[in-house]
Amino acid sequence: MTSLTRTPAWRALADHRDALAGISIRALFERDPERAARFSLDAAGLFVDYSKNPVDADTIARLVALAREAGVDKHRDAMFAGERINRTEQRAVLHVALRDRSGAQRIVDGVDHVDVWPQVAAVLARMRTFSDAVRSGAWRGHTGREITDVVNIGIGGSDLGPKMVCEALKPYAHERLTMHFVSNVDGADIAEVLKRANPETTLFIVSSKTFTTRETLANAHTARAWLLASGAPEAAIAKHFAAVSTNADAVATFGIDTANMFEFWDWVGGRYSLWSAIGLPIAIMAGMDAFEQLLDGAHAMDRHFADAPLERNLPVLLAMIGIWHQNFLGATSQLIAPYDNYLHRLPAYLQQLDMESNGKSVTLGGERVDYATGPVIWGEPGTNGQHAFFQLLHQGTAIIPTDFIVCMRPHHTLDAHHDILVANCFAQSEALMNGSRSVDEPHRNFEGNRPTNTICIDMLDPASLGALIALYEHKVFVQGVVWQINSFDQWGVELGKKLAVAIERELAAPGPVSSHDGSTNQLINRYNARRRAAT
Ligand code: G6Q
Repeated sequence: MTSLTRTPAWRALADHRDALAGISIRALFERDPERAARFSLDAAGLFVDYSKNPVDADTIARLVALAREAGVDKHRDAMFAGERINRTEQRAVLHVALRDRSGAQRIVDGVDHVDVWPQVAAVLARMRTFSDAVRSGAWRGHTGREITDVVNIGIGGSDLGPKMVCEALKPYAHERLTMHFVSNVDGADIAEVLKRANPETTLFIVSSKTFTTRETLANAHTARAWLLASGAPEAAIAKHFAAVSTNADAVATFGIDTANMFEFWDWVGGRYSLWSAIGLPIAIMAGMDAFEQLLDGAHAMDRHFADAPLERNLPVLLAMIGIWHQNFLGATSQLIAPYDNYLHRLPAYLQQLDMESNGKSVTLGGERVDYATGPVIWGEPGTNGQHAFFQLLHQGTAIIPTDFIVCMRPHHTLDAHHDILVANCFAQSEALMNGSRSVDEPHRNFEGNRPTNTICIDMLDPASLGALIALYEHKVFVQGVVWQINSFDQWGVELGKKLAVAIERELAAPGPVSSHDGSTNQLINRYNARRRAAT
């Protein structure tokens, strides 16, 4: 395979970068009075203004040519068709099928040619029954009391998505129910939740695709022991534990009644799983109707991604502009700045989505890449970020492309607050682009020409949230295709897990440990000595 950097489309972009160098974004606005409208797009209820980037019509045409040359449309169609595009794990990637409630047939390619929709519909129906029962109070704890607290125990893809969505949809929350998310194996995480919870009215959802994850099982065992230590009989586990998993045997071995198990499938990747039964906490908190609206919003973005021409295709445009920054203009990170407090977990969620998907340095063909791949994703909600790290955006040496996300209408009635919030959001992208010259006082000089996108949501409801998440999912997908990497595996997390198992055994060792490098031996031995001294 020709190296990406030697393809005609890549070279055309490199030449174009040189031609465009020295022309500021502000100058591009002066050249084209229609620029704002020309470089904006509406899709699936979202409006995205990408005009404050150092691109002109020619840049976009060349970026789209690169996407086309990379086969983005072909790969996208293969994903929607259920082909096993996750080649290093031989799996289909069909999270889009989870939100296609039209019931269109989706076949996982392979020996079985199974239409997945009937299975998806059956699990959705069970989620509705269960979440309705918990919300209405029909589902009761072992002493007959209604559930008041729901604790999701899961990590990574089995935590970040449902947690982010539950935070984002708080205005839709059931009044009686408090949601908790325990992910960390640090005992402090679960201890803080259990300290305040009542065993009679707490429901645990153990969410784990594999049901073998060390952190999740440790937390689930602690939760079970806590319930039993309160005097509840073994039979109470069925009233207080549900599971979401692909592994029915392990769920049964743990002691959870498989009647309380919600299934999903190996063609749903962990970080793409909030649309599956992993979204059960969302359905319980906001109701199954809201969960289905979330699916519908994502499906609307899927349709846009599948059908719109690449030139007017939002995930494709955001992906290719990201590639422009990353590969041609030297950016290495991407800031996510939601000007909406309900979206405060979105940056953390997108960190996993993007960095676990595209943090790769070997192509699908097994060759080391000679170009940059996934950026570092980071962020905080506005306006908090302004009073912290925005200094670096305005006057630092690094160029940090930023996505601003803002809602036109808030869920509260504090209109004055919302005007201040929105004014700050718009002011930041304006300031980042235009800068402000100060010849006499260089410390007050703002160079400007900092690139931003602004994503406008009418109101943060389940459907628009679904569309927003799907937008980023597909953006990440497109970038992975262009970079010729597999966005759907995560081998990079395995090595540390394996070593931790070995070290865990050594933490019980009676004498000094010497099997590692000097630093690791020293740390283990220091810990062991201090632990022993403390007991
Ligand atoms: C996501 C990853 C990873 C995974 C967690 C939890 O894409 O695969 O974050 O979700 O390691 O795994 P389990 O759901 O199997 O416990």
